[in-house]
Amino acid sequence: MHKFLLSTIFLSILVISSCSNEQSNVLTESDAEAFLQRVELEDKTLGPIASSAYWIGANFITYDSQKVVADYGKRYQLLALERARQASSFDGVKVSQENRRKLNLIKSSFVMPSPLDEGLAGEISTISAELDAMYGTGQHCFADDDCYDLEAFESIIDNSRDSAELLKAWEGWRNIGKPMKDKYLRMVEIGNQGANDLGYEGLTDLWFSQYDMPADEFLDETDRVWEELKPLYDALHCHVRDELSNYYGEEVVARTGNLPAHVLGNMWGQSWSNIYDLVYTPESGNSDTEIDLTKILIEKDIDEIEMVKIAENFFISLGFDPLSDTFWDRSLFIKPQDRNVVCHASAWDLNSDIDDLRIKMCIERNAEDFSVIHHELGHIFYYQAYSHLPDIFQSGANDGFHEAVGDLLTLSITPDYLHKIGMVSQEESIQAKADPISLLMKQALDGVVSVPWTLMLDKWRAKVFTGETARDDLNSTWWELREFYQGVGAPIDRDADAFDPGAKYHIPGNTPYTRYYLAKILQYQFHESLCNQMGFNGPLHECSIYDNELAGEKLRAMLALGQSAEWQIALEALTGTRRLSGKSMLNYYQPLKDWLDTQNAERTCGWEG
Ligand code: X8Z
Ligand code: ZN
Repeated sequence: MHKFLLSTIFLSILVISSCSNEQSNVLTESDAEAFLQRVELEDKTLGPIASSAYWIGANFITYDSQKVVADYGKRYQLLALERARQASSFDGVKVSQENRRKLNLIKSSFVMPSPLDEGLAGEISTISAELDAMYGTGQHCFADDDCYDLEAFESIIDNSRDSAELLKAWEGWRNIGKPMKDKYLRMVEIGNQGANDLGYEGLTDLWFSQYDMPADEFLDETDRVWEELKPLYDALHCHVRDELSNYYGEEVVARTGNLPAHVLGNMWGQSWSNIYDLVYTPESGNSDTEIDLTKILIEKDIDEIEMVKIAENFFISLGFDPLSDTFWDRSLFIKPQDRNVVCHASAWDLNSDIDDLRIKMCIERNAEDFSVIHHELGHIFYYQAYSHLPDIFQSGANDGFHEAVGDLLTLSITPDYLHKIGMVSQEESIQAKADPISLLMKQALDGVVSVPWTLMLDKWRAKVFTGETARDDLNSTWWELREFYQGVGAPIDRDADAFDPGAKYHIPGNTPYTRYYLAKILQYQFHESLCNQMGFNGPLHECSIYDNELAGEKLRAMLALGQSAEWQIALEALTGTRRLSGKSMLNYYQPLKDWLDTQNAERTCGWEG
């Protein structure tokens, strides 16, 4: 939840009325400055109230809270659109570079705009609140007394090794997508009209024009990096397929073609860490020599709050200020039993002027959520780092940077780091380091696996937004893309009314997903560069930026830029390069790639994508 997106909602009527005067005169730079100042001022008073409405909507999903959310959303649309219109009136006026950037951001920072029309703004906002609530309250019952919500289904998918049980859970959760289809299409229809009115060809053009370069160039960049990384993914896919086939048998996992989506240890097959033990046997032959964070959290009785404190301490070691008391008082850490909440983890900037920053997450005591906590705190400390900037610049250099901060830290959760903070003994950390493939495999099952997934998701949306994919093909196109990019297929034929994309939070939630693709790549660029600057000489997977003054300074300086400069400038400030590159990720995983190539030597790799 980024402050600017929320706070643009309430740019006041004052702005609108004063600008109607301006239109009759010739506009000047000082008119633009006055406009931007008013926006800033009103944003500060109205933004936090809107944020509280959204916070209530996500923490207490009820009929009434959704009504409030839909109403705030509608006003958001209308006011933000009105502001965009006013910002456009300064197109021909000579203004400073900084003000031009602000005006451009006001004109383009939309995700699902409606036309400037009260009825359509109300409709799109109601639909998006409904879709959100459908996901947040989603459950499927096999019988009256046999109901499962997402967390219940996930505990099966993440842990079970019974392919029939896995299939039932996989299919069960996907029932929640079906009723979303028509609402989703209507929303896209209105959104395309809104994007047109803002001067874009449609939603696809709008979404991919937000990266300080033309949309087609940006998309070429993302494809270029995928070409760099694909051989690494292919090698991992090949190895995992063979090992899963050994475990489940060829009738469940064939040795050729796509991997079936239900046996990958994750509801969406987007991270395969939970099947680590099926795909790698430690060099010592003894899994006791490995660091199992889930086991450590339980054995050491580290609870949800302590998990967050450990992550906070990592940021503090890099020179960030400790989290405020209100963070601890107002965040949601544990799934409530008495009400519906959106459990999907998020970080909120309700009012950074008074340090009102929060996370909302249903933490489970396991290694996966330990990483997600770092991810969420990455957002929080980014908010903190740029809180001194004008509101319009209080955002990530691009949305991928915002997602990459916490992920960067997870690469530094090395055996040495875990020893330093007392989570493992020196002997345990030495033993763990003796098997680098084990460490790299664990990371890759999340980091490498997520690359094609995070790329394909918005490829699907792009096709839906442009109309290239028609209503009847929504689900089949989804699976074609998953097969093409990930080599992952549906384990059973999908019903004609299925809408499997709806079973992934970011589709009903309208959260652009290319940001995670960028983050998955950027985090390695940041990591490699910081480790080099620290003078670290060993293998990249052993480097930890924990407690390193220089790394902290470099990182904080980049985050403090917020969105005030092009992302290429922020990237250059930290890494010395202006380009997205897969090279750092390849360097990080080189030992694993060599190992995989040996393992795969006699195997037939690839799939017909
Ligand atoms: O949605 C998230 C974060 C919240 S910004 C938990 N992520 C993506 C996902 O869960 O699908 C992080 C990784 C990708
Ligand atoms: Zn995030």
